[in-house]
Amino acid sequence: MAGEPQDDCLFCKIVAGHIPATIVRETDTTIAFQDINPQAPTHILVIPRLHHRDIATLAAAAPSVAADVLREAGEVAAQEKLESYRVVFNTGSGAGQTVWHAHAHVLGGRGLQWPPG
Ligand code: IU
Repeated sequence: MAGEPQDDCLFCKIVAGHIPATIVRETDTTIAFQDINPQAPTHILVIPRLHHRDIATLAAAAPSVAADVLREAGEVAAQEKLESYRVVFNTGSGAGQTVWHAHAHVLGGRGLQWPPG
């Protein structure tokens, strides 16, 4: 069921503590941890504890939790002392989404090109 932990979801396993992650922040509704394949000097993922396949689905089902993810992205950037940074939600395989549990990428620590590839 939407919102419930999924047995085959890697990020649900991180939420449950069954897979290790380098966690940098936690709230009642979110977890932020280091990406294992960083694309910038700072690359942190912010995820909701609830399982939803992408940010749009999360925002429709649990808008306050989607807002928590956004707030935490900003808190991560502040904690990491990033003056400039990018928050990315890859949504759909054509946009590079590979993990089907909503997540924000917080990227910084280097110049970021626009438009992205
Ligand atoms: P994407 O937007 O769905 O492609 O992002 C998934 C991210 O999850 C990607 O940057 C991976 O490096 C990251 N990741 C991770 O941090 N830990 C893992 O065990 C796996 C993926 I699998």
